[in-house]
This record gives sequence, C-alpha cells and structure tokens, in this order.
Amino acid sequence: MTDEKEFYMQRAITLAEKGKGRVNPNPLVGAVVVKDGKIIGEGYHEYYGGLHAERNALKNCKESSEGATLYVTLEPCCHYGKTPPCTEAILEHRIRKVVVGMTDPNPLMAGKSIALLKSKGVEVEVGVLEKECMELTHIFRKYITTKIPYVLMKYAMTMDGKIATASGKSKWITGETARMCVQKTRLEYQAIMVGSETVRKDDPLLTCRIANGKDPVRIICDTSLRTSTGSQIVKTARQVRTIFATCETNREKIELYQKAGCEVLVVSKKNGKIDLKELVQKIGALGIDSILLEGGGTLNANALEAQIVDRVQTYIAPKIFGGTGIGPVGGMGVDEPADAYQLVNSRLKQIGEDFLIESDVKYK
Ligand code: AOF
Ligand code: ZN
Repeated sequence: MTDEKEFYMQRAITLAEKGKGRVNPNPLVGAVVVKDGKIIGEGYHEYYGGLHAERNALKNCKESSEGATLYVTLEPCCHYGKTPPCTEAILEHRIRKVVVGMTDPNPLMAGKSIALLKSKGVEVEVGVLEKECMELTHIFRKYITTKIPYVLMKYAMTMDGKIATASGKSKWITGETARMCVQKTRLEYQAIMVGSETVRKDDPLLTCRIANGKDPVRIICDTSLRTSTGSQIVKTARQVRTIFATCETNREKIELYQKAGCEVLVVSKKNGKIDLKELVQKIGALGIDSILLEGGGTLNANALEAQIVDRVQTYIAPKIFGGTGIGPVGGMGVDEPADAYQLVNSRLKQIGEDFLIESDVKYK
C-alpha cells in the first residue's frame, strides 16, 4: 500500500517540477487525482498567479472525482489569495481522502487546512515522500518564512581545486553535460549574483541559454562601482533586469549606470565591503526568492563569512591544472581546520565525466 502512495506522490512531484522557473516566489506544487486504482486527473502549478495544482488536477479529471483520493505535494491552501481556497474545491468535488506530502510553511496555512478538511469529514494523511516534497520546496520554505532569498553557491573546479589556470583562463573546466545542468539551475533561481571582478575578467552575459527559458535577474556586487559601462552586462541591461549592489553614493556615478538601464542598490559598508546580510534583505524585499551565486572567490568568501549561503554545488572535473591558479573560495580563509565552514547532507552525482557534490551549509 505504501508503495502505491509513494508512486502517486512521486508522480505529483514530477508534475510539480514542470513549473520550475515560472512560479517563483510561489511554490512548485503537483497533484494527482486517483480513483479505483487509476489516475483520473493531474495538474501542477504552471505559472505565478495561475491556478493552484489541486484546482488544475480537479479541472483536468476525465470522470467524476466524487469519492476519489487527491495526492498533493503541499498542504492545500484555505485562504483567498490570487485564487480562491483549494480546500473549497476539494469539498465541492467531494474528494474522500487527501494525501499530503508536507504541511505548508506559509504562516497563513501551517496545518490549518488539514484541520479544516478533517472537520468536514475528509480523511487526510500527511508525510508521504515528505523529504522529497521538502526538497521540492527548499526555496519557498526559506523565503515564505524569512523574506530572505535562498542562496546557492555554485562553482566548478579541477581535481586539484582550481577554478582557473595560473594565467586566469577557465573556459572550460567541466564538460558540456555538466554545463547544461548549470543552465537548468539558472532556470530555477530568480537571480544570479557575481562580483565585479568576475565581470571584469570574463565579461559574461549570465543569461539562460535554454530555449524559452527566462533570464535570471543579474546582480553585480561592485563595492565602488567600477564596472565598465562598455561591459556586456551593462550594454544588455535594457533587455535583462540588472541590479548593481554598491556602497558608492556618488549621484553622477550612479546615474551613469541608471541611464544604461541598470538598477542601483546602495548598501552599507562592513569591513570595507558590501554588507551582504543587508543586501539579501533588500533583494528579498524586491520579491526575489532565490540567488545563484556564481563567484568569484572573493565574493564567495564574503558570502560564507556573512552566512548568507544556504547550499553549495561543487562541480569537480577529472583534470589537474597545477600551478598557482586560484581556488573557488578566497579571502583569508579559516586558520584552524576546526573552524571550517561545515557542509552537511552531501549528495554525489556523476554528470558525464564530471562530478557534482551538493551540500547544505550548517553555520555554527
Ligand atoms: C501556489 N500554487 O499550487 C499551491 C499554493 O497567492 P496565491 O493565492 O497564489 O497563494 C499562494 C499560497 O498558496 C502559497 O504561498 C502556498 O502557501 C499556497 N499553495 N501556492 O502558488 C499551488 N498549492
Ligand atoms: Zn491552493
């Protein structure tokens, strides 16, 4: 029996994933309606502001859903938001049982709908594939409870821990398949953040190269606003939303970037650098729920020090550069091994010839 429940919940998770890149800052949610041992309707949250997964699944039912079981990755809502409550749709469709992956961390819900459905005689079971459903909503869970974006730090290095050769060349470290994976991650994250040194060295575009994919908002950390206005990033700021985070307050300098179509966020200085804790609060206030941090080493070090990083993705290519090329995290580093930033819950995946280790950061 458990296997059957997990099977349908897994299907709901797979459906939910189709919404990647289109629902932020709302959650990825999937739902499946099952009657007499077969799926009679499926749905997912397709885009921000659209129908919730449950309503889509009920709408898509090929036969009456009376007496059916609804599998949904997240506790249904019971509030009037952009759409009427899903609990109402569940009751109207006379669903007999609701199987929920995880309770909704949204303080407006947080278990309320489960109690409501039960009080109306609907059987409710919570926690099927809970871990997987929690993973599905890792960005949503942080943002809905803190209004601070989820930060993923990503870098690619060689077996000897280098992100560039001694002369600074880095194209390419990982193979094509791994680089395609990074493109998919860019889809999932609303913003991408780099330091001004990376812009100076690589002159990147930081766009999404997947067909029909949405470009992430580009955030450049540039303490004294030194980025060339001739850089690709500035030149394309009218096509792709671009935010410069800086401690520079000189109006004329700021206007130079604004005139080119960039937004400029002025942030306090802390130890001579941008106060990243304040920056993520300001970015969160703009409605941005997630940031993919793509270096370089100085910004990565500052981000760890400011404790804004939630997760680390380390791509490792089976090659060795040797020499004096730099590593992914710069700064002063820790002195004692015991003071290392601790990564927990590490998962290893092979992607083509490369490896990806994904870990969560646990601050002391
Ligand atoms: C979604 N999609 O499939 C489900 C959600 O602003 P609203 O009305 O769209 O409501 C958003 C809240 O509804 C969201 O924070 C979450 O708590 C709940 N469930 N949201 O966007 C869905 N099931
Ligand atoms: Zn809903």
